[in-house]
Amino acid sequence: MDRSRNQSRSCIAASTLVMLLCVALVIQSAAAVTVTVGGSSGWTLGYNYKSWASATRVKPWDSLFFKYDPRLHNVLLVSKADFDACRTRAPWAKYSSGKDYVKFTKSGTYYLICGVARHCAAGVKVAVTVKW
Ligand SMILES: [Cu+2]
Repeated sequence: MDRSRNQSRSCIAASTLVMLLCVALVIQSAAAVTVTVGGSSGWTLGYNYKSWASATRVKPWDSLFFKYDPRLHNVLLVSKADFDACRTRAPWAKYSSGKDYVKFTKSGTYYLICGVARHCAAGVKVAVTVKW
């Protein structure tokens, strides 16, 4: 009798522990982080943002951090068509502080380019896929 009661108690304890571990995992994976675009290079000429993006995980609510000299660059959020053609005339949003945090709360692919001179054509552009 006593043994089976003890067994069911430890069973409950074990399943509670498993549940808590699951909750902890979910919380940890959901925690928003700040992702610096271009890593220590930041937002600049001569960096491969395509390979950076394919190697970088970005989840909804994470912040993309664009770090650059505001005299040399800016950041434009644009459509895919404008991204492909490097059109800078009608961005959806413009950032120019040199230390800009951009946050996307929904999954999807977002297109960001530099609007200065011909930097976008030279490769200062990044397509970021945000997903859980
Ligand atoms: Cu630029």
